[in-house]
Order: sequence, then structure tokens, then C-alpha cells
Amino acid sequence: MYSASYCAVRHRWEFVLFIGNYASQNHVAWGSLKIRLDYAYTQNSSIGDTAMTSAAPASQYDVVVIGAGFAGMYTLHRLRELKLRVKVLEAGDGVGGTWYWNRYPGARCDVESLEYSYSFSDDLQQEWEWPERFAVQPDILKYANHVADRFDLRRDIQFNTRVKSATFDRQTNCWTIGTTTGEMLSANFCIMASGNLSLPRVPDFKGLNNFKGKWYHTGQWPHEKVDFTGKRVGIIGTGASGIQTIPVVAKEAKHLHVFQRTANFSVPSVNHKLSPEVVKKHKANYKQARAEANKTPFGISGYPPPSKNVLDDSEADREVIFEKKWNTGGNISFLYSYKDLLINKDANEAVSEFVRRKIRTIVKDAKVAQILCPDDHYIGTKRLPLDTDYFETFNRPNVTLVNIKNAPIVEITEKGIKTTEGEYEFDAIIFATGFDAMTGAIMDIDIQVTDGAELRKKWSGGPKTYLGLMTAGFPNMLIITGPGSPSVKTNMISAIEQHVDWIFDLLKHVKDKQYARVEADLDAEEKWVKHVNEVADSTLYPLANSWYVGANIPGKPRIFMPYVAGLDKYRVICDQVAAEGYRGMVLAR
Ligand code: NA7
Repeated sequence: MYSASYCAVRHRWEFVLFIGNYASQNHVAWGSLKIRLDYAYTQNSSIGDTAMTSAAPASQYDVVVIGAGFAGMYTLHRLRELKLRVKVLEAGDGVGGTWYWNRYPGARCDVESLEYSYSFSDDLQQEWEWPERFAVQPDILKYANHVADRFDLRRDIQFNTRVKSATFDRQTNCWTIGTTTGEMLSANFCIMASGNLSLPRVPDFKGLNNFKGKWYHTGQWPHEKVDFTGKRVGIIGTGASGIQTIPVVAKEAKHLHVFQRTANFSVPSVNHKLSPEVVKKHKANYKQARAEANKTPFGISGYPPPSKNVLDDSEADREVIFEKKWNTGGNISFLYSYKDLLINKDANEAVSEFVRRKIRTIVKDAKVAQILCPDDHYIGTKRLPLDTDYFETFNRPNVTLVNIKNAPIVEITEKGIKTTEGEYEFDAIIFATGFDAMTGAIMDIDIQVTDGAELRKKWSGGPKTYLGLMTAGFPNMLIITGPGSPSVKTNMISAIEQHVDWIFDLLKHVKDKQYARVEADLDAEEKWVKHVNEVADSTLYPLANSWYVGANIPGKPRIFMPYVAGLDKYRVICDQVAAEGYRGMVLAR
């Protein structure tokens, strides 16, 4: 398909220019890169050709994948089947993505571990033992490492490498990918596997540098244990990360102050060790469970679709149902109790009120309970956290809730946090303040095309994609679980597998038919964006100030980013697009 020799000739010039910008001080890199380029110049072969692959220069690939989380790892594994020369670039020094970075105390997945795992290898799913119903971060990271070893992935992953730029040349149909250390790689395809929640955000508080204690962000937690014993700790943020961290830190700290701007709903995880019988039964039926999961909106088996609307049931009947769900644990089970919970305001309010009643029952101090009761959004329209003893934690004598809704933080001082009402002194501050979600990691990279297109400019009014998989004007770039796809509104691993399998088929088609360039059609993209918005607008989701709409980032355009029609429906659409010869895409030789 693509002529790699054109790629090399062209890049000879580009590399020289880039080196001037990025790595002029690094003579060793410069020298070795120059040798490799001269070598590349003599090659004349095509992507996927094994002979070329083995002899190709080190910096030239068929596919560069950005990120070695679950998406990047599976992409690498799958694309090896096509005998493509693939390189994965990863900013961290290990695999795991989100689960590599989010090491905060209490970090745990909110999807059952037997579901939140790869389905592509039956041997893998049979041999791996999940100890708990909802896996903790260290167990998920262990699993990611196991997968990397078992499938020999590390040899094609370059760690400690953060991508800074990616430029597509329309003449050579190649991407040139630059790293923060000045390294340049070229590839016909660039696959963004950079994650939805991978650009942590510390709000721009005045004075943070003056703080004499230590501060942490949940999404960039140190690798070594942080000991809060005897410490005065302040935590800002009560999203999913804060809600998981707070009960754990409270047990250790001398005193914990929780700074809450917006009260959040949360439901109990009712986490427990998995019994050998449950595991055995699940493994015996894994194939059926995965097939069932693929037919659900969220990619998880075990939750039969609801048949009723909330208000079809009497208040007493609803109470019985929600009580049961509350005691069984799980957020999907809770939100999937009725058909219209995320569509109908009155229906949702009935459920929201059930949770508020729970909060008032659990939290002994009525004033504190009132502050903890959410009143500005419908339950489930923001990510519904799963907790272990979150509301109970506010009954501890060493925990104080600080309501910063009407008395906001004005600055971080040498000693701690100052609000409009007073100053609080701390030895440590934890920022559980979230991420520039869904677009942050992609827009962090300067992505351009030689005809002048710039992704940051194109997406300045909000992300625009075709199927959440590609964006018009940026050929040969594929996004895994990008905005406009179900992504964060599903079991992420199911969504990743669906995307990677689709990309595999696309690249196989491109290889077989000798195409050089694949691009989303602008008209198809506009229709998709419209459809994504229409689906979102038929629900209550866009009403909440959530990271789904970018509301947590000042100045970020307010667009509801995930596709919420369900992974099952989305899968059918993607398959149809492929079956119709990649409808809505332009494939060129
Ligand atoms: P979230 O869900 O974005 O939560 C961030 C929290 O931090 C939330 O309570 C915010 O309050 C709070 N926040 C953010 N900025 C500020 C400022 N400037 N002042 C005070 N409070 C602030 O991030 P998480 O890490 O908890 O969860 C992200 C996802 O990771 C989660 O949904 C799971 O899918 C995994 P706000 O609500 O904006 O008033």
C-alpha cells in the first residue's frame, strides 16, 4: 500500500528542520538519527511487508500508537497479526495508562473485575484470578503488567516518552511524530490511545507555589506510599476520586478537611472478595457472558434490561427496588433499574430523593448531611461514584466538611487553604480535582497537517469526529474511544476492544487494497456530530455541569462528548459503516 520510500525521502528534510528546533544540544541523538535517515532513504518497500519491516530504519513505522494503557496494549497485540511495524510511545515508565497514574489511596474500578478485563483471549480470562468484586488499582495494574508480559508487548513499547507533536504530510501520507526529548518517528498511521482521563488538572489557585507542605493530585499519585499518619490533610474535590480517597485518608490522618464545591451522589460498592464458586461459574460461562455484554448499552453482562418506567411503580414498590439495589451495590445496576431514569426529570427526581434520604440517614449531623445532599444535578448525569463508607466517614470526629460553594477558595497559602471565610492549616493537600477529560490528552499534542490544518483550531469550539474514531482533515489518524463514541459511558475495556477490532479490520482492508490514505468525510462527520448531540439532548445528561460537557475546565466549550445511545447500537453502526465499504470515509491510493 503506502510507499515507505517516499516517506523516508520527505522526512529527511523534515527531520533536519525539527532537529534544529528540538534537539540541537543532543549530538548523539542527532548523529544516530542522521544515520538512520540515510538508511531509510535507500529503502523502497511497502507497509506490512515483512521483509521491509525487519530491515526498516528504527524510527520508521507503519503505525505509531500513543499510549500504553489498555487501548494501546490491545492495539499493539492486534496489529501484530497484520505484521505491521508498530511502535507504542508511552509517557509513563510502565503500562496501564489510567491505572498506572491513578494510584491514590482507595482507587478502585467501578465495573466488576470479571467484566472489566480483556475478552480477546480465553486463556487469559481463564487463567487470571481477580481477588475482589471491584478491583483495586494495584490489582488492575498487576493485570496490565501480566498482559504485557504474557503477550510480549514490551519490546515494542517505548516508555518515558511523551509525544509533543504530530504532523501529517499529504504528499507522502506519513505522520512525523515528535517527542518532548526531541526524538522524531515517522509512521503511515498514528493511533491515539491516549485515554479519556489522562490529563490531570490542578485548578489555577493563586499561591500554590507558596505552600510549605506537600501536595498531591489523585491522578498523578507518587509510586511510593504516602503516609498521612498524624498529618493535617485538606482534600479539594468530591468527584469519584475524592469519594474513594476520603474514607481511606480519614482513617490515617490526624484530621481531614474536605473542601466540597458541589455535593455529589454516590452509591455503595458493596465490594467483597470473590468466592471461588462465583469465579468458577463465571469462567465456565465467560463466552456467553461476553456475548451478552456486547448486547448491552454499557458492555457488561448480568444486568437484565429494565422493563418499566420509574413512575409505573408505586412509591412503596420503588423503595423496595432501590433498597435492594443499594444493598447489592454497583452504579450500573442502580441506574439500570428503570428505563427512563436518565430521560425523565420526575422519574430521576424520585431516585435522587431516595439517595438523599440515605445520606440523611447515614450522616448523623443534620447540617453536614444537608451540605452533602446534591441539589444541582440529576443522579447519573455526572459519573455516579461507587464508594466504601463515603458518607459514613463524615461521622468521624477527625473529619470536617467545608462547604466552599458560597465561600470559595481564594488562595493556597504557605500554611494551607484560605477561603473567603477563613484559613485552614495543613501538612498536606490533596487535589482530587479531576481531568481535562476526553479531549485533553489529544489536544495536548500539537497535531497538524501540512495543508495548514491544526487540530487545536479545529476543535476550539468542541471536538468533532466521525464515529469518535477519526476527525475530518486529519488523515490516517485514528482515535480509540474518542469523543463522539460511547467510551466513558461504557465498560471502557469493551469499548476499547470494539474500537481496536474495528481499526484492525480497517487497516487490513487498507493493506489488502493498497490504500495510502484514509480520511473521514466532512459531511459524514457533521451528520455524526449532529446525531451524537441529538441523542444526548434526548436525555438529562447535558443538563449537568459535568466533565462529560467539559464544565470542569474554565473556558472549555460546552459540548456533551460521549455517544450515549449505547455500545450495542454503536457497534451495529460501526459494523454497517465497514460493511458498506467504509461509508463516510474517503480511501485513496
Ligand atoms: P471529577 O469528577 O471531575 O471531580 C473533580 C472534583 O473537584 C469535583 O468535586 C469538583 O467540583 C472539584 N473541583 C474542581 N475544580 C475545583 C475548584 N477550582 N475548586 C473547588 N473544587 C473543585 O474528577 P475525579 O478525578 O473525581 O473523577 C474523574 C473520573 O475518573 C470519574 O468520573 C471516574 O470516571 C474516574 P465541581 O463538581 O466542579 O464543583
